[in-house]
Amino acid sequence: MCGGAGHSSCRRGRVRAAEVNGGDGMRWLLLVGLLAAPAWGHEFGSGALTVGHPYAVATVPGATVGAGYLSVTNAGAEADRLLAVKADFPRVEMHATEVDAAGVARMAAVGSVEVPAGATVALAPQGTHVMFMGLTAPLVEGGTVPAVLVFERAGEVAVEFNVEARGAAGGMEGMGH
Ligand SMILES: [Cu+2]
Repeated sequence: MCGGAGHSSCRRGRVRAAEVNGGDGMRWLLLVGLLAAPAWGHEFGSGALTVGHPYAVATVPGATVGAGYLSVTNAGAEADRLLAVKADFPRVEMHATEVDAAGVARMAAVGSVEVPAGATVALAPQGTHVMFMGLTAPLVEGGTVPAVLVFERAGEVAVEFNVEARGAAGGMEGMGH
């Protein structure tokens, strides 16, 4: 309800609510503080699985792909498997990064990512990652990308990727897209 271009109206709504609340202002401020708290280390879970800190890297204008990263911890006794990632882009794939003998990094789509029992699997820069494809607008730092992770056993887990600044690890340029 507060998404996208409605951001400023969203803010006005908050001010009105504070006025209506009157003496309850302290509680309102606390609520706003919680909503505005940095989401570093945010987690999502389902059953034996915990999804740690999904984030996407901000893209430059005109870029048509963006990368997403996360970790999955499987506290259960049986292996699970990340089968797909769903998000509001024309295509979302999971890619592995492979470096050939000449030192050239290439990305190849992978059908699934195994999460062994008792293990944590990290999708991280320079390794396996989520690829958001067909972007029509940049991923902007501070934004979020709602997505659904589809696991073989745990089923669908709704998450939000935080969009973070491009880091020293670099972007996806020159990697075969
Ligand atoms: Cu990729």
